[in-house]
Amino acid sequence: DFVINLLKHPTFLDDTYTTKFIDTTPDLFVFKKRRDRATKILTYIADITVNGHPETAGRPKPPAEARQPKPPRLLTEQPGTGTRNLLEQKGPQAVADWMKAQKKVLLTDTTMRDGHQSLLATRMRSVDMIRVAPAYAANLPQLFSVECWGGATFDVAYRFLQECPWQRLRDLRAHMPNVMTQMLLRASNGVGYTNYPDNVVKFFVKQAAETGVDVFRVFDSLNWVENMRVAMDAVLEANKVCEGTICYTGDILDPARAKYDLKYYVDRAKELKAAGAHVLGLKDMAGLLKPAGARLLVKTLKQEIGLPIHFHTHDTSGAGAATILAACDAGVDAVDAAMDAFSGGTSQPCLGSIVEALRHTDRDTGLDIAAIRDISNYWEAVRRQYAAFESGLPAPASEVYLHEMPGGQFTNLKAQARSLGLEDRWPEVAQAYADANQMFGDIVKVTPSSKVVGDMALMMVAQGLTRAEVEDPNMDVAFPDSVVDMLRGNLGHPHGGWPAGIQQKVLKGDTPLTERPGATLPPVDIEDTRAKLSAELSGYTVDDEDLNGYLMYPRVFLDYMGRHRLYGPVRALPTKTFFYGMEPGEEITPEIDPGKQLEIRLQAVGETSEDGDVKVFFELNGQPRVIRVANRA
Ligand code: BTN
Ligand code: 3PY
Ligand code: ZN
Repeated sequence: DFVINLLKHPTFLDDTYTTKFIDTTPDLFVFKKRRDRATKILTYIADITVNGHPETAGRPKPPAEARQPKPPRLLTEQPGTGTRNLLEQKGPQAVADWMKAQKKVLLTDTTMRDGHQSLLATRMRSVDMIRVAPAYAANLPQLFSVECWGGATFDVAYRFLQECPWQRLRDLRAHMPNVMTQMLLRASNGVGYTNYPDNVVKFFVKQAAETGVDVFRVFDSLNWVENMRVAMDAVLEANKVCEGTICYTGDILDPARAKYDLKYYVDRAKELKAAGAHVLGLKDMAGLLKPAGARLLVKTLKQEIGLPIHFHTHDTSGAGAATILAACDAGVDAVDAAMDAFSGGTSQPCLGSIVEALRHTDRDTGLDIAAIRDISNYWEAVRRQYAAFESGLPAPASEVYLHEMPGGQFTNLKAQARSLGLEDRWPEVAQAYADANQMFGDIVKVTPSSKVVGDMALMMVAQGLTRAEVEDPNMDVAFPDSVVDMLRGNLGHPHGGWPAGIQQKVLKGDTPLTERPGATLPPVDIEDTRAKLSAELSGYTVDDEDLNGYLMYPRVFLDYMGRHRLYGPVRALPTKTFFYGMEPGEEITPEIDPGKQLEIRLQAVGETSEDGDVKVFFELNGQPRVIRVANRA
């Protein structure tokens, strides 16, 4: 077998690679016959062992003494009753009623979604989640929900982790049958960065509900409820919990930020209730809500709306726990936190500490702190495996009140700044981000609107442009595509509209959309798309999950499928192997199907031959196997 390292092939790196590429580039693909999955996995391991993984090259390595993550012992064989049982038996309205009847604060664990999205660039792999899911089911069934899907995890799974996000969801659901799973859905933007046709949004929600999502946190990046109805209706239709969510920005206590005052939030909340939300989500994606603000906001929303309130924040400022506790005092029903090892900084505040802070008060969560510690110890070992993706804050940053960046964007934008050679100038990027926000009229900044503000800020710093220069009608500025798209109305309509001056300058005379984008986007012909995709994949049977992946991210999905054909079910590999390959003498036993384990031992790595190949010697289920890979390291 002769294999070129596809990950480092120049065509792959410049992102023009598709499955077609394999078909039209036969020299890449000279397998004599269709290779079995074990051979594919060995090929992947050989390749990474010889050439390294492009994403971890030059990045910090896990410490040599890092222990392998070992899931905690299960405290019971039969998982206790949890919120999922209630949802299954009595439906979503009963869940909402039950929430309101609880004296205790309910907790959502965000470790498997926002936690790693905000600390590790969303790189956590499914195996690390699935292995601990039974411990959640058995040891912590009193959690309100486990946020484990949606947001950035969907495309990162296909794009960088070479795994199917649907399979992750299916497996988590199976291993955690009693606790509600929760996802983050960007309303009409699905789990993408732009508006999708209405029928694509509906198809996606239906599939997510079928595969295993119980609670849908639905938000719009401009808080435009009009643009949330399609997604919310689809959740209601699926009989799942619809958490209609307002994003928090500004400072309700600051008279200078009157655009987002208490009335603004009460008005949005009333719209969400009228749109059918079971639960009111309050999403403080940047961690801007301060304790006194939380007290006022939660108390008012509780009184005026009557829906249970679920509060989400980030600990970027270091004051996140204080805000959560203030919200608890004011009667919030549920709050988000991350397991200790995945908490703090740009992630959520620490779950165990919130539980302890509320202990012996009238809002005691009743959660078992020993069970939390056990699970967090597991997560601590998991986190170490991802040292290459740590890029977060070494300390709390009150700077967040200046730039208002969402926790999930912060590390990303820093990485983007680094790649543009602007890392030393981070304070300028932070200021430009704040300036760009004001230039756009002081908008809600959350995916995807936050990305647009980030693109604008990076451009301003890279080109040395001030806000005044960008706005100057007589100065020529080439705006980023995302800015043009947003000001054209393709992400919807912000509160108060776009400032006329900058909109005219960016659109150069084009007329912006005033309706919601979904009203004019033509529906996709789903069956025709399925047939064409199947043909593109040489007759592969495209199921609804695959089709949904393709509809959200056509190129990303095709690239994933192309690599899948080369490398097989690499999702089953331990994380260390996936990112670093194997060492001679090492043995692993990945489970490629339920009950089907491979025994893989790396015997030796040969010398590089004259033609640049390396032979990698394995034992597969006791039988010797040799894989040849090109040495491109
Ligand atoms: C092949 O190896 O030739 C094709 C197998 C493809 C399996 C697909 S990949 C997308 C989908 N998600 C999964 O987890 N499995 C299927
Ligand atoms: C996402 O949309 O991924 C977010 O986390 C927004 O906060
Ligand atoms: Zn968040």
